Amino acid sequence: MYKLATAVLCWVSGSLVCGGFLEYDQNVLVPHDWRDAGRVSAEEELQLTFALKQQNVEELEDKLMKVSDPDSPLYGKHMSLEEVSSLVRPSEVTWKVVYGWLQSHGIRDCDTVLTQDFLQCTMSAKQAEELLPGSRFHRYISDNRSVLRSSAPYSVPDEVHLHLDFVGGVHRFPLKVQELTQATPHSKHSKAGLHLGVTPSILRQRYNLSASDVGVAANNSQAVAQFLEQYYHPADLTEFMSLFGGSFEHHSAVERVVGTQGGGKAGLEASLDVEYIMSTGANISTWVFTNAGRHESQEPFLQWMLLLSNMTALPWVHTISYGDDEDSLSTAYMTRISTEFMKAGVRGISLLFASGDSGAGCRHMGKENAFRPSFPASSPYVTTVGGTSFKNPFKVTEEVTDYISGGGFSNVFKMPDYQASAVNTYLKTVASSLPPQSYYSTSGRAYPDISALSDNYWVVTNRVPIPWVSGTSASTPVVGGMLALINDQRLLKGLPVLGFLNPRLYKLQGTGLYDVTDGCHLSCLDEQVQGKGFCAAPSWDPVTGWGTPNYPKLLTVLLD
Ligand SMILES: *[C@@H]1O[C@H](CO)[C@@H](O)[C@H](O)[C@H]1NC(C)=O
Ligand SMILES: *[C@@H]1O[C@H](CO)[C@@H](O)[C@H](O)[C@H]1NC(C)=O
Ligand SMILES: *[C@@H]1O[C@H](CO)[C@@H](O)[C@H](O)[C@H]1NC(C)=O
Ligand SMILES: *[C@@H]1O[C@H](CO)[C@@H](O)[C@H](O)[C@H]1NC(C)=O
Ligand SMILES: CC(=O)N[C@H]1CO[C@H](CO)[C@@H](O)[C@@H]1O
Repeated sequence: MYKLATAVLCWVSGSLVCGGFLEYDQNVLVPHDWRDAGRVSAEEELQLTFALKQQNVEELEDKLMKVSDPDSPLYGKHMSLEEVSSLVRPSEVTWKVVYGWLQSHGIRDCDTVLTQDFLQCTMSAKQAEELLPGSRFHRYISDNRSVLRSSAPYSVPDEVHLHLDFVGGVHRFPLKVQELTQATPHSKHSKAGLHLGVTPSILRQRYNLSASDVGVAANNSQAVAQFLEQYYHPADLTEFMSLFGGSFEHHSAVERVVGTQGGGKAGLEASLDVEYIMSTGANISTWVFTNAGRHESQEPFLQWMLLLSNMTALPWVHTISYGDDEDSLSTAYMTRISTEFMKAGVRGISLLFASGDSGAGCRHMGKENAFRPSFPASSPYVTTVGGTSFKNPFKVTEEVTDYISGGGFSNVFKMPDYQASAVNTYLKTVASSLPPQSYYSTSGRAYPDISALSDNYWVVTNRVPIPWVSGTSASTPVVGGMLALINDQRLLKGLPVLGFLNPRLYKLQGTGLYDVTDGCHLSCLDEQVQGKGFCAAPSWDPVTGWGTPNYPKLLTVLLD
């Protein structure tokens, strides 16, 4: 059901002639679960998002590293959105050129964000196709959901090429959920009935959260972001807390929903995120960002990124359980989205992404296979969360690798300095048992950074308690809630929030975390690696990162 790859257009004359193609390496294949419902009519309304070239991106990165490095005099000196805006906003020339180009096509209905580095414009399909030569907009349908996307790569005229990073709303289909799985008892654990499921009280016991470890600070908050047509139901949260809540103080409702929270059935992912961030980050005000923007031509994840650049007051911690294969996205897009992560980090916002549920992943390339890193998990400017299971599934014990835990090395992003020593130590220590080097690039950003239990969660969805829910979608809000609790204690002491955690996390060298040293994760089922990716080891590893939080100890070392 795949379309022919048309991105190879770039190579037509024997060399790279991508002059007009901002995203020459973007996968334009239609995912198999979307059906082409035909070309849209000329008058059909589209909304495209133009990512304008920013200024001072290197300086932004330098600032981010300084405000996030506990040994820097600038540690914790976060910037306001206005300050970020004056640093990165596009030059006047960029604005003039891009605006002039749009106006010359009769496109005037445009909106921007506070940082002025995105323009979102409404136009007809005819105008869009004339503006972006090569594009041909179709309607695609999947599961009662419809989007407008181009079936072929777009180009832009030479004079605007230098002033844009990419155009959103043309290619990328809505992100897929990091396959949250619901095992049937027989498939995974034979003595199902006796198995210990993960609940708030089990998590709080394992991670040493006492009943008094709850949020107290007045202006603290945390958030989860959703990008599917998924809703959580307030009644589910109430039932969940009464079934599994135990004895800690917690909120009974979400504080704020940003976006449209419809009335449909609750989604498993949405219920899980809300129920678990509110269990570790107990008594902390919680926001839900849900499928921001509902125009059929929008990219939901990109809409969320725009929102972050358009809101001055945001929660300090965000957890996001979505991701896509790096190889399906253009380098221009991933690079720009990573810059957006820097913009958030420099403001003191912690972004946590699930590491994925396919271990090292597998990409089939002709006769060869390779591991398949996932983005945004592979961005150097976010904290990526892997997954673990209890060693003895019938008791609260030490943790081992959950074989699904996403991890590995980016093929796009270079290894950041903050992790070089930890990763190189791992590579040296386990050198003799590493998978063949042709499967991954050891010079890339390695992930995950941290982890938590990801196996056998209880979730209440549509008023029904559901067991056996697994995935790094579960571990991510659990870690997020604990970081929000640490922020809470920092705020009470008058300290700045943690912000982008990685530089500080890697300096801790595992202090305050339970090291996970057992087990390997999944990868290609071929003769060379036989389904085995990387293996956990003492200290940092690309399966469970530094390990899982021992809350009181982690709090102690992060409280100055
Ligand atoms: C950004 O916020 C302003 C003010 O609330 C609003 O008018 C504008 O539409 C927003 N921009 C986008 C792209 O949504
Ligand atoms: C989704 O379902 C509703 C009601 O069943 C229907 O009105 C709507 O057209 C459907 N949308 C798509 C894109 O199929
Ligand atoms: C955490 O819990 C474990 C197991 O209950 C216990 O041994 C330990 O003393 C607790 N506290 C800390 C700070 O590790
Ligand atoms: C819960 O949070 C509120 C502030 O939002 C605080 O006043 C209250 O004391 C907290 N509850 C507990 C048990 O700490
Ligand atoms: C994220 C959040 O809740 N921020 C609030 C902090 O307090 C200020 C002033 O009281 C509010 O305006 C923010 O919305």
